[in-house]
Amino acid sequence: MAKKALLTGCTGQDGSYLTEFLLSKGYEVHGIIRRSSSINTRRLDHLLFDGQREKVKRITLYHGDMIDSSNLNRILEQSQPDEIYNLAAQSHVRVSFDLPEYSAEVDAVGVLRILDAIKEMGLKVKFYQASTSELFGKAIEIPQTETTPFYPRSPYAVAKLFAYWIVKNYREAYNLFACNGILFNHESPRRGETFVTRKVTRGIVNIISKKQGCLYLGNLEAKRDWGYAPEFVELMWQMLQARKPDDFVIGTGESHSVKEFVREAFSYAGLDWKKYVRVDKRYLRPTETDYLISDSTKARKLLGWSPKIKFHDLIKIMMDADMRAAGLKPVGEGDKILSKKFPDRWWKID
Ligand code: NAP
Ligand code: F7E
Repeated sequence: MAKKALLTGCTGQDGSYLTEFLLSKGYEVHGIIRRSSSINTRRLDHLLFDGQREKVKRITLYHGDMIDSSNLNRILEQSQPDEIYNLAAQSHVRVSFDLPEYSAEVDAVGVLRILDAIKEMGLKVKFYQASTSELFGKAIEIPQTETTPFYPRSPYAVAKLFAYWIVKNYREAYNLFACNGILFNHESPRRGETFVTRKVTRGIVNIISKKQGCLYLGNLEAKRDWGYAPEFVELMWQMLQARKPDDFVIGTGESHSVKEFVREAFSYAGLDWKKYVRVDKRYLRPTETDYLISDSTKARKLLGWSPKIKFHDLIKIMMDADMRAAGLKPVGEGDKILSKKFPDRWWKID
């Protein structure tokens, strides 16, 4: 019998890749989507409408929300999953300063709602929690590992801190198989358009297409450890296949500033960034996470983690995809990297 996975946040960047990955592994995928006034399954459309009836039949979608306990209970009851991947979140750090209470409801209490339902129903299920490098915030140690103390710097990060600890607590108190994946930033052509990497790659393409004159950004000095999302979702699955539940830091081990990302992306398109980028105070955050860099030694040793895509390749992959999406001819280096490094790719190239 096919294994069953329940995904919250299946319409997001990671959720869409994970759905694709689990289908390629033969899983039945049960996904929770939010009701919205316009269709929000665009990242899944290539799976839902690709004509492969066999795959489409293995996807079941439910309307749901992380703030509705009875709805979550009902979906758990109906789907009876072997594995749950909790990816749903109000995931934008800047927005969490404007919506602190909502971010806490979804990103913190939402996790408790699912864990408590698992416990109360006595389900034998493995649980993955989308934890984050934002827990390290004003980083006390460089690089950051599983033992680095946390110092969250936003309502988003504080909510995710509650989630991290409630996962650990339910694991210890009720013997649940529950893992925290402390993932550093991971990006792709499916990244939401308001996160900085995608804002930059789309902005450049809009500038070339004369739809936008310049690009307004916030803090250019912040440094992030940016990886490639498809590689990261495979690790989520691997954590749940391990013999015992544990928490892992996952990142590339390289850190670069937003300014470096901007400079390199513009240069890939043959443009000088200084002519087009303006700093706008609106995009600054009341408190910032300045410098993140991972040390994933534990994941390398126990899960065999070895990322193939790092900063320079990532920019080329994202730029090529956005150029193609805008009807421009891609430079092509990103496409070559994908063909060379991932001959047995399970995801669709955007
Ligand atoms: P994303 O693209 O923003 O996707 C978030 C998903 O959560 C979407 O499917 C969204 O639905 C759904 N969602 C939001 N609020 C919800 C609610 N109240 N009830 C049910 N679903 C809700 O995020 P992502 O980049 O894929 O990240 C996946 C998870 O990993 C998130 O929990 C994020 O916080 C965490 N994370 C991300 C990174 C990263 O670098 N990407 C790193 C570490 C941790 P709609 O499509 O309808 O908006
Ligand atoms: O910002 C700076 C900004 O919004 C990165 C989420 O997936 O990763 C993500 O959170 C940096 C920050 O991602 C703009 O101030 C400058 O220093 O792309 P971001 P994030 O805040 O790192 C973590 C791991 C998560 O868990 C989150 O869910 O870029 N920056 N100018 C800007 N950021 C944005 N968004 N927009 C700008 O104009």
